[in-house]
Amino acid sequence: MSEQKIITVTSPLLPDLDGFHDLLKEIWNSKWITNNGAFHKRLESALCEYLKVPFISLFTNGTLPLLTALQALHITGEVITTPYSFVATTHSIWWNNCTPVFVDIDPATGNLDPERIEAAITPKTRAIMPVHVYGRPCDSARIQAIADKYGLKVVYDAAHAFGVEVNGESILNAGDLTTLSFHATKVFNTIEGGAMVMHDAETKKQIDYLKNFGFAGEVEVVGPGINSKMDEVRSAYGLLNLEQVDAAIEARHQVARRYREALKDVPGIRFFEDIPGVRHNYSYFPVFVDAEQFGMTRDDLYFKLKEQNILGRRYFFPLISSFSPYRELPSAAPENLPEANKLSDSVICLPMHHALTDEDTEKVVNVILKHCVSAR
Ligand code: T4K
Repeated sequence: MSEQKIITVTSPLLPDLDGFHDLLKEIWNSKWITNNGAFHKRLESALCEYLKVPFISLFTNGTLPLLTALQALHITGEVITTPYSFVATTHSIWWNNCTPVFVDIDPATGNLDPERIEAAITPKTRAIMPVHVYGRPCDSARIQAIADKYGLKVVYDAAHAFGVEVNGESILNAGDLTTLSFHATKVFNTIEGGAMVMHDAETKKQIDYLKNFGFAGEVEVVGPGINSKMDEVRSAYGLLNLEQVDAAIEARHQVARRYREALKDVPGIRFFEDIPGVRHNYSYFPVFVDAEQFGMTRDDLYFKLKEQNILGRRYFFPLISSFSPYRELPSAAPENLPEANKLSDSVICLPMHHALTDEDTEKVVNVILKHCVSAR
């Protein structure tokens, strides 16, 4: 009997191996394998154009640009952030010796609720770190208005938001600095990788120093930098992947369309719709399970899917605020974060990637339909 196919939550977009081999030959011939080489420069300029951003700096992953952004802006004290994200968001605040202050989310978007930010501001607040969770745009205009009123910096974690635009404008240009992740599990990947987007050449210069130990030239160190440069091999891989990312996003769009069509009338299953004027990247397809209406808890459904080799993921459960480094913070109290807790307790991210077939999505949907209360 043939083994049952495993359907994972995501699958990496891989460049054509022969094309990659050609670029590897170029790298081998040049003998320049890291430290701002030719492919690093080419990928930075290709990404500026693709993402419609003025300046970008490549990093080795999506966590180090978060850490570096707070360093570059000399943030101390308290940083307002969302508990509904991947733990790297809050860790970057902690690694900067700052205190994360969790603010609840808007359940309609999953993002930091701008309505609740002002109440969390204290004399120690220096910055806001929102996340465009699942690539869905934050209300940047309102967040910026609050930041301007209180003199706060804004660093966006856009790890999920590659290529997302609102009315033709990149959302990566909001705030003071924005970071991206190019991890294998993301819409656009360089295996491991990430980037920071900034508004001006001087900031890019400073960030480029910081990601190279703080070196400005051979003999001057301008700050306590770190080493987080992307190497030539991954830059070349990224250049090839960039050529196919539009097709991958369109394939994801079709998967989302199929899920929405099949799940639209299932009681107790909620999902996000596209927002008019937004170019979505379909990085995740979260569904939120209302146990009473659906007739089964989120976890039971998650394990039913698993039994059928469908490996959805509960992104983002548990909430960051409930992890041991953070749970004692006053802002981490569940009473302070009712909406984030509700979302976290009900979410399953269904498999979502460019290579899912109609048969795969049908299989996922059929498990959900089979267990829905009206089917029993
Ligand atoms: N901010 C936010 C909001 C983030 O979501 C993240 C990362 C970051 C910052 C930090 O960025 P990075 O420093 O990671 O660049 C994954 C990723 O490791 C992480 O990048 C991501 N967010 C997070 C949401 O998810 P895991 O532990 O769930 O991944 P893993 O290894 O279980 O993989 C999930 C599935 O993907 C596998 O079941 C199969 C598939 N997969 C995965 C890998 C690595 C493959 O098919 N091939 C692969 O090579 O964390």
